[in-house]
Amino acid sequence: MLWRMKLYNYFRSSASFRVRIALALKGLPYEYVPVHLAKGEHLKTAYADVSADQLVPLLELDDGTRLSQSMAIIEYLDETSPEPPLLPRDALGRARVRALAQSIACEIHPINNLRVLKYLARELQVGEEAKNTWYRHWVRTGLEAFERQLAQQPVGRYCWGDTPTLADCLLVPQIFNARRFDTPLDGLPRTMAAFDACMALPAFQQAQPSACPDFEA
Ligand SMILES: N[C@@H](CCC(=O)N[C@@H](CS)C(=O)NCC(=O)O)C(=O)O
Repeated sequence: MLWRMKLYNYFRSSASFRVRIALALKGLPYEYVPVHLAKGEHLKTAYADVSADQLVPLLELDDGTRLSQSMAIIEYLDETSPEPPLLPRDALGRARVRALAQSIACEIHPINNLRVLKYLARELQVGEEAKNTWYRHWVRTGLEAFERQLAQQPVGRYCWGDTPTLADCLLVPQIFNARRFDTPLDGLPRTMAAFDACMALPAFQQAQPSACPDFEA
């Protein structure tokens, strides 16, 4: 049987978007397998049989091996398809890029994930406006910390240097999500300059939600 990589994902999922960017930057073909999060498809048996954590993204390799967690997937892709590199060659650069990426993946994203927002609304009876205030507060707080990190580093076109890295793969989807919830993005000059530079690249355009086969306006 002829295998090819499959990406289980959802157009609006920022963690999925990270992996789509990495695949596009590396020019790797894959089959897009939509998992409709808003309809709860990730919690149904069909997907639970595939994904242990019932989250997207999940990358199924040519031989059927399944990988979860977007940053682990991106680092796997970077090691197995090294060009263009998404991590710097030097250890200090890699630590800086991973720190930026983790600022988003570990400090911002988990407390604003779909299941967390649903828990606030359903179990804790938090109203729509208060829920959105929660979201905007933590995204804004996290992006201000991200901006301070960038301000301590040499100026580059992207988050780190003049080529896109893992940090940019994380930043761009987070900005898309921030905009969806009307989070103020003023006063973040380095962050937004990196975002704009990324969005000028075809790979980021191709990976964005509106370019996905399961996109819904
Ligand atoms: N740390 C994980 C996060 C994965 C994740 O939380 N994905 C979200 C979509 S962005 C999801 O599947 N959410 C389902 C839910 O919250 O019920 C990663 O980086 O892959």
